[in-house]
Amino acid sequence: MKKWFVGILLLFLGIGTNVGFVNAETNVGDTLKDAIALSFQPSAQDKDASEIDATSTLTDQKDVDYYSFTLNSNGLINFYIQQSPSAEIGVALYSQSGKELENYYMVKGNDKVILFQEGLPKGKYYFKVFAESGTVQNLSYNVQGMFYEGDGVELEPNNDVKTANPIKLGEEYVGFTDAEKDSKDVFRFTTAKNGVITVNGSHANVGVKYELMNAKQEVIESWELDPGNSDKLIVISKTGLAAGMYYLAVTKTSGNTDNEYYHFEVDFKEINNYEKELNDTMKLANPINLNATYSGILGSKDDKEFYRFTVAKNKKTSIFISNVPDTTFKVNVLSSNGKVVKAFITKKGKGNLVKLADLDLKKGTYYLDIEFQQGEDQQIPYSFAVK
Ligand SMILES: [Ca+2]
Ligand SMILES: [Ca+2]
Ligand SMILES: [Ca+2]
Ligand SMILES: [Ca+2]
Repeated sequence: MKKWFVGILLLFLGIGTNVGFVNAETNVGDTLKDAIALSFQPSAQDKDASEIDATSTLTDQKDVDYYSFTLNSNGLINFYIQQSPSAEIGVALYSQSGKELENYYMVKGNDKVILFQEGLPKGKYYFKVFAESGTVQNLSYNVQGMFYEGDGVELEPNNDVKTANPIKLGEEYVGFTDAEKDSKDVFRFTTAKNGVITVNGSHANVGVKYELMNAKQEVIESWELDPGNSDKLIVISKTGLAAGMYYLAVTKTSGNTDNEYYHFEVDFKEINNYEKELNDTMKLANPINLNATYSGILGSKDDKEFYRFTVAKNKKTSIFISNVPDTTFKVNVLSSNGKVVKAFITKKGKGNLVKLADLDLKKGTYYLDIEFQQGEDQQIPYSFAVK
């Protein structure tokens, strides 16, 4: 996938000048049924790509030309178009059943430009060349499709959990923001062990939101990124999770352009004695053992952390928690019916585990509730122990 990515960038930079027109061919099919089949050839511009080339003329503004092509594997296709100085010409892409997947046209001009990019599962597709507006009289056009084979790209439609694209942990993927408002790109992954998931994502030319959801589609983390020029991968969130299936959804939040490129990678590290989100209520509390140290991450100021422990006989119990550099926590010890037995506020420190309190607890079940109090409130790691 990384190779494609470089390939895409090179193309962005490398194509901008005129590519000469080839002489008009004879009639190109005016309907999907009469589409002319194009076959992929090795690309002269990029050894990692193969390409199709559609060169002909539109006789008048009503004329449309249909083509078909077949992909033998999943991958990414980039459509380029030679701008016309007199008309706005474009390309609509269709699935084998004739469903429109994309439809873009280009302003008048003289350059060869990228029209759109799309991840596609292997199969047969159609596209149509059309003139949106302008003066069209035997107007020459040149459309090129460059295909990069591989599984590291989203495959539309992937707008809900039912059509979510399966992704592998530790591998990078490319996606493109959807055109319809609130339409999502949904990906799913499975962890075989308890541990910590790191979501790495990039900015896009539009604002994007990354949401981590559990199998019940409950949102565990939600992070919005402003539009940005850099597409460097950054750590979006780290989250302790039980083994299971999860979804990552990416949605456009702002900006007027569609189909904007982003990329992401979900990493996993097996860690024991770590929080398992969601744990934001007594009911969802993570069970813990006495005399063991646990760690977690306060995702945001709204994150709540409930842990449940049992005291086998009346005993003096001590609560230890890390004092972290820029954040104080509110810590409640609750009885089994949710009554606050004792409430504390932590101090700032160097991250070391310190004794918060000694409590005389009667035999029974108790809850520890750790919440944000003051200071930095994003992705704050902490540790604690009940002894
Ligand atoms: Ca998409
Ligand atoms: Ca989508
Ligand atoms: Ca947490
Ligand atoms: Ca939580």
